[in-house]
Amino acid sequence: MQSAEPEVEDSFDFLFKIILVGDSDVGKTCMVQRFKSGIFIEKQQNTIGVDFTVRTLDIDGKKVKMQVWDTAGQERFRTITQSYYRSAHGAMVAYDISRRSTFESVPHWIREVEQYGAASVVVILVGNKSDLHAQRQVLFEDTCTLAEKSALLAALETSAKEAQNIDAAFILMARELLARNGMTIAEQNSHCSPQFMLSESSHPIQAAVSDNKKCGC
Ligand SMILES: Nc1nc2c(ncn2[C@@H]2O[C@H](COP(=O)(O)OP(=O)(O)O)[C@@H](O)[C@H]2O)c(=O)[nH]1
Ligand SMILES: [Mg+2]
Repeated sequence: MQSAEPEVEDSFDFLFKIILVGDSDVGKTCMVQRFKSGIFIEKQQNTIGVDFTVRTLDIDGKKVKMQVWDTAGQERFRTITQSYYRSAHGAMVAYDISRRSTFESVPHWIREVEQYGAASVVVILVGNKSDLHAQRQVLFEDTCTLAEKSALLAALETSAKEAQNIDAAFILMARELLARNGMTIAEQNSHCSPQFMLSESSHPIQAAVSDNKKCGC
């Protein structure tokens, strides 16, 4: 999945490594694909070998290179190599809103990130397949509760299929990482998206909403 075409211009101001974790088939590879290319491919090949995708975002005039690492199918056996976590600046813990068991695995993945990742790693909880309304098995309210309890940055629901909140999730991550790197970030409207919950204890970028926590539950 590594980008074959060269980036038009390879200069950047910031480079962040983001990892995706979560049970198999929750849509991690589709999320990365959507983020990278803006497309949805129904049948993703099992990722072979550890691989990453890059996309450079422009955030307040800064070129922020997001290096997104997808698992290589090891998540099927919950045996992701420890080096995968090392040096990640951000982690997205993903589950499938239509499969409760994948939500029940979330604490396991959070523990992995905490155990093997850097102490400063920024974690976002992502409920994917939000387009599957009729099959919903996880209330967003439960997601918010878990995210708060685990002191994560944010919880949100996405659909790689319908391009819902995918870019928003990565942009949210990028903005938080910029803030932690001392950048002053302008307020961003997508924080008001109904499927967003942000931690109050978080960074200046959340200051605008901190007195009125946004939670779409
Ligand atoms: N309805 C729906 N299906 C999705 C979505 N994202 C992924 N899928 C499907 O879920 C399955 C697993 O996706 P994949 O990206 O391979 O999951 P991974 O194992 O977590 O990498 C595939 O059949 C995808 O077509 C989504 O947002 N909505
Ligand atoms: Mg995959």
